[in-house]
Amino acid sequence: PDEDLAAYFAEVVDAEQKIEPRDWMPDAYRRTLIRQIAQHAHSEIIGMQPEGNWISRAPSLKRKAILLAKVQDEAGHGLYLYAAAETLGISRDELVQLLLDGRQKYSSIFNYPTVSWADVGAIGWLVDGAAIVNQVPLCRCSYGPYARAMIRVCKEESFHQRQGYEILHTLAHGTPEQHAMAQDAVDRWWYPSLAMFGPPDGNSTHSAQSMAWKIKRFSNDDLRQRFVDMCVQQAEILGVRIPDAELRWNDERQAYDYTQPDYDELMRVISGDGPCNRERMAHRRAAHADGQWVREAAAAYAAKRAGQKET
Ligand code: FAQ
Repeated sequence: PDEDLAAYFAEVVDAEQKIEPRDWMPDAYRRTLIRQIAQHAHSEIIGMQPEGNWISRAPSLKRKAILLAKVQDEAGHGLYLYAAAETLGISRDELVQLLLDGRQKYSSIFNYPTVSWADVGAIGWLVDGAAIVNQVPLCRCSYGPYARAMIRVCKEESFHQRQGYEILHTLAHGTPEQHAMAQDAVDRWWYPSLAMFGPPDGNSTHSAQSMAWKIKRFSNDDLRQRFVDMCVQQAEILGVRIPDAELRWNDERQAYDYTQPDYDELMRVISGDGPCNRERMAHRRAAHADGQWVREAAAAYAAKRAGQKET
């Protein structure tokens, strides 16, 4: 009976064990996971665009090869995450369609432009850094396929974060002009990176339930704080300034006080009105349409192979 299944689900979650695709789960748990994993997958795919913008203009062959590998990793993460979402009973085609129809979201951060090479460094340091802080706890998520996907994704994100950090370090220790480029990039990416963690806890509609289900392990504000505390020391070593005059150590809280990002701006960007939303979606739609012949050819080939096996 249903009560037994629900009790078993609760027991598994409470015991820190994993829910697997064939286990019974509440419909709302399934829906929340599909929403979050799909949004995560779409973010990886759309997230290829801001940095992809600099592949052809990277300052050396070595930088170009590294950036190319990073952007390819993001495609891999997207596919990996779509596969994790598919274990919940929705197809990748459907998920892609939901993104293209604007019915599923992707991360706000990828709606900001990359105007200089230093932005590639700032994305690696701050955006990948925020992604790691957010995603390491997801390795302990109660849903097995998502938790396992996160282990590999986090390992690769750590490499991404280091490459960005190294780009910024090189620029910040270069000529005055290069230092200014690094600082300008940090000035523009700091607050959008803080906003990646989502609305403040009081306005986070899903947090309480997702934490009870052990999908999320920490609240949006707790992770944001952890990120700020981590960045302060790194900024010192980098030789860049975090653009926040209110940033200071609070002995009582054993954490840094800091200025919150503009959450009205976050809501505008999420609802489609950021600096690059239209461009990002137009590019994604065009790329999807351009890939139509590949999907058709792959399907025809698979059908032919299936026919050959039967005879
Ligand atoms: N952008 O109730 P909550 C990467 C939405 S990293 C857009 O707090 P939740 C790596 C939220 O969906 C980026 N929407 O929601 C990379 C909800 O809307 P809904 C991707 C946002 O789910 C680096 C509403 O606001 N990472 O890709 C954002 O409990 C460099 C209420 O919010 C992930 O997706 C936002 N920033 O917590 C790639 C990580 N924040 O659905 C390339 C997994 C909130 O009710 C280059 N996701 N919303 O209409 C999560 O951890 C969570 O989903 C949160 C949001 C923390 C993002």
